[in-house]
Amino acid sequence: MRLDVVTIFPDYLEPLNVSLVGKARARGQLDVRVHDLREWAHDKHNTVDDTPYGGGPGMVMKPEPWGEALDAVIASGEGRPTIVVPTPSGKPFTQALAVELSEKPWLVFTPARYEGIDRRVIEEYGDRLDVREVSIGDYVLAGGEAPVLVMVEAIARLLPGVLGNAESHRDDSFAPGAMADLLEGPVYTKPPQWRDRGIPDVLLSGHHGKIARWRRDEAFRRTTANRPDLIERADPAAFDKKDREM
Ligand code: 6GU
Repeated sequence: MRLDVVTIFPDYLEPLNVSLVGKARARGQLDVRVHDLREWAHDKHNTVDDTPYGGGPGMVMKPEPWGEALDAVIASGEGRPTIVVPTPSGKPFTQALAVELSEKPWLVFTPARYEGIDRRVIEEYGDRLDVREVSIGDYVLAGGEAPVLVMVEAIARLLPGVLGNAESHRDDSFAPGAMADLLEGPVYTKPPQWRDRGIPDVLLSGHHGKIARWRRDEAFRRTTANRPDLIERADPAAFDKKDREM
């Protein structure tokens, strides 16, 4: 997969050199290219923002540098990328959207600072390409760079061969399947006693059926406590009598 990021803070994307994403790049599974938007600003101060039409606080990113940058990035590759525009006004970034984007050959991210990008840029590329305005949650950040890091990590770990073993995402919270709609429960490792705290006996029982049932109950308990909205929304067929008694 190819990923391009156009930003006025290329340094903010340095974490893409580290850990899972950095290793995927080193292995050639991901081709990541970070571009400085100011390369496409032509005045003396490399201006990329201006005051909003209609008045109001803050600044708006000018269309010309974004248009030149996107034209150059698009022309540098084969075919048409999917453009991902991070904005608190976008559709929610979910695991389902991460899966959908992980199946695309080429993504271009356009993190903005200030009050956002002149609307005409989104319209212009929306007429020709698949453009997704995406939010990572109901809070406001100063710019879209941190959301790009979040989205790229969620997408990269879904690419074939990026995680150690393909089973690693089977039980993810929000992954489709038997534990669909439930958060993951608690986990334990050695030592078996730590500061007078043991681990649940069932995990030492070797009884795989009982362990699976315990994990499911714990997942249900946690989801009820932390995300009652997920229980409300779930298919009632996903729950059994024991769930309903909890
Ligand atoms: Cl994608 N951008 C900004 N600036 N704030 C956000 C966001 C994105 N998602 C949630 N808050």
